[in-house]
Amino acid sequence: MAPKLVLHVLPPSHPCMTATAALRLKGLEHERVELAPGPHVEQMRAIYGEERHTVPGMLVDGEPVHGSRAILARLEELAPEPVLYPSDTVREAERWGEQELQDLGRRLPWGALHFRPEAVGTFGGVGPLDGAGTDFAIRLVRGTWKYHGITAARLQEDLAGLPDKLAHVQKLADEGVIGGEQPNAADLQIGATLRVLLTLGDLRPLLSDSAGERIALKCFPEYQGDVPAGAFPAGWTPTA
Ligand SMILES: N[C@@H](CCC(=O)N[C@@H](CS)C(=O)NCC(=O)O)C(=O)O
Repeated sequence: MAPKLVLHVLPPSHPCMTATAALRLKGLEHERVELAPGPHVEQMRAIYGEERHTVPGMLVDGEPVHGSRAILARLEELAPEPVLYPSDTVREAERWGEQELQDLGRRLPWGALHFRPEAVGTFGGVGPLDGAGTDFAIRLVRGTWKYHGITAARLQEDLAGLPDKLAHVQKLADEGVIGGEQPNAADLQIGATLRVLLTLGDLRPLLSDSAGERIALKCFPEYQGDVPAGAFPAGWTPTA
């Protein structure tokens, strides 16, 4: 009998998109539990352990599996086809995507939203916020800067380092590690972060017509959010 799978997510989270896409690729039925940001901390801790409050988490017949990479590895055991890990190179690219790239999918959008807080609404599908909504968004974004350790200096560094990271993505695609017909674990990990970065008008020119953009849109055609170009301070966004 197939094990009972329960996936715990916060809806806009990109590692959750990775896990969801892997479940879909494998054709595995599962229950999806969408948590609310804030209360999720205690709920995740109660299920996965004190140190494990982040999403995604998955229960396999009640056995906790925590984190996007652990989940994908477990799914590969449960359903070997289609293959998520065709080689060690893909496994290393997946690790790079999670360890070196994934954080930018948090710091750059929240970083940009500091300068355009009314755009927070677009991530919830309600369009730019009015004044009262923007007051709320300003407080929200301030909290995320504190939580994620975002500072203006770090943001400027992240933006300066982005071309090297995108060049690495292009190299992986040129070598055929990612971007093949059948998405693998690295496509899902890297593609999810790039999909989030595509919500930032300042960064879209950097990704335009790249392998990374194609992978992101192929694996994750739908994702809400739009921060118009010109959010980051002048001169901080690298040129394409
Ligand atoms: N590297 C972890 C990161 C998980 C992570 O940080 N998830 C974020 C959402 S994108 C989260 O849970 N944030 C809420 C929190 O930190 O409590 C993974 O891939 O599973």
